Amino acid sequence: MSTYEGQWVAVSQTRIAIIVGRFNQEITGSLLTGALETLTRLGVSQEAIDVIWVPGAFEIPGTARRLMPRYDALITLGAVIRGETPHFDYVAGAVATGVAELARLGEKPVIFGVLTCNTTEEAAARAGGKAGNKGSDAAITAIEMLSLYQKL
Ligand code: INI
Repeated sequence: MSTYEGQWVAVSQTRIAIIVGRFNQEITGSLLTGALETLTRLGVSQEAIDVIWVPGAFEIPGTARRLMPRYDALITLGAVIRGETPHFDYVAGAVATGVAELARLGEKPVIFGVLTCNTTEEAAARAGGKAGNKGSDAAITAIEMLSLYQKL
């Protein structure tokens, strides 16, 4: 029996794109800070990372698709927060489906770090508050999946 598992150690010569939505920027900026701090802690150099800002979460999948050939891993960050209309459901559904479509191609790690929350408080708790930082979690997942894909 063989067992494969990725490690939380950066592989050299890899390029990582972080695609981040500007909508709810006070939240997404904190997700980005968490992701960058964690990538640095795991040994990724600043030169290996590009940050691409898009207007909102809806723009993330198309941008990720466009960038995919040029990077070894993509981290998507956004914050979709429920409002009074069904708009939330369309934006959250579209970004989740779009990112999942790219991820399931299995070509490169495509990491879903988009918060979908009922309130700003819920989102803040997950962007460096008491529930951690999902941007940081997304960065760890990217490194683990890069390492795993190299082995498979
Ligand atoms: N975009 C977000 O990233 N988060 C939201 O909560 C949000 N809401 O609630 O409207 C949002 N809307 C903008 C959307 O992502 C697109 O930028 C816009 O529809 C233009 O395509």
